[in-house]
Amino acid sequence: MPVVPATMNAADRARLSRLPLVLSDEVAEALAAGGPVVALESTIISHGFPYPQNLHMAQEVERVVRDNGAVPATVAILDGKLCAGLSPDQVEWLATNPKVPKASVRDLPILVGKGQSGATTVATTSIVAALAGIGVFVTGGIGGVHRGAATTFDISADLTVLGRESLLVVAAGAKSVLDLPATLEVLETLGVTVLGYRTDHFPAFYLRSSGLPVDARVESPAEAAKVLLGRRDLGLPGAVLLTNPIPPEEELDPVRLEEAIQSALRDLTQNDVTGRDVTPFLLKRLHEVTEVGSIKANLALVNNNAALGARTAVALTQLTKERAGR
Ligand code: PSU
Ligand code: MN
Repeated sequence: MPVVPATMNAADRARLSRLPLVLSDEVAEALAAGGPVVALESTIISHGFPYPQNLHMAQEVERVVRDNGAVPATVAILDGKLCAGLSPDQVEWLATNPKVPKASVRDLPILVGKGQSGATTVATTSIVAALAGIGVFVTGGIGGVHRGAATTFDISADLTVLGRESLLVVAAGAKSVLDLPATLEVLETLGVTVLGYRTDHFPAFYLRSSGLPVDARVESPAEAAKVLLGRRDLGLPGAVLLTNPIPPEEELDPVRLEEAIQSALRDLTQNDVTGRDVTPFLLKRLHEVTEVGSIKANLALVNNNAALGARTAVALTQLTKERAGR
């Protein structure tokens, strides 16, 4: 059952109670007890990493969330159901079926209406997490404004949804295949709060810094959780984006990385790749051009985000309980 706030009107309550939201027992129990839960996306499994590293990543990230005190809720659309918390078999199915489509916002009604399956992006994972009442979501990097968007209009629906759904999203910033200054401008327009975890700079995924400023720096998970609570107290919809730089020892060489990005972007144009295929194509080419380097870095930053996200979820539940006790 989705979380149905008591203050909601009858029509909205009826709509929510019809939603095909399926929580694993573990996730449902943790949420009912007000315990820490961390949502995880599945497009990163189906389209972000090659097999078998994708399966390894999906299992590892769940383990890191548990090791840091929270319950992992990997999100996917399975046979038209919005699932939060998958069985090991379901995770393996996603990792071994590259034909599972990447599901963005426009696709959700189709998958639900037709009873089909899809892997959730940052946008759709955020929607399902918010419906389930999960406050923290961990990913690798968010989608954003693509280079050349002034003519292609290619701006990820991740940004729109972050402007709308109330949750804290942990990410290593966004890849520099994107136009990062423009991405930050759109986040500002949408009113998304961008925090840096122990940094003043927006991280660029494989690099610790893009050189661009974040809105504020926080030093602890509790500080980040308080910003989300403050946002909710203000009645503002939308997300707090907690950016977490890749561990220093895993950072890639910036010059070789830019060469790889230029090469990937050239291939994109030459192959006439557009629409939903752009991001998976660029990720695949970067993995190929940098050989194993970028996959190893990608794994490291996802795990690093999972640890921070789990600790932030723990802090959020503690703060929420302290407030309720007052
Ligand atoms: N960035 C990454 N790895 C990813 C993605 C983005 O570094 O796997 C995935 C995420 O699921 C993100 C999606 O939500 O790509 C964005 O796709 P698009 O640009 O088509 O909105
Ligand atoms: Mn796009």
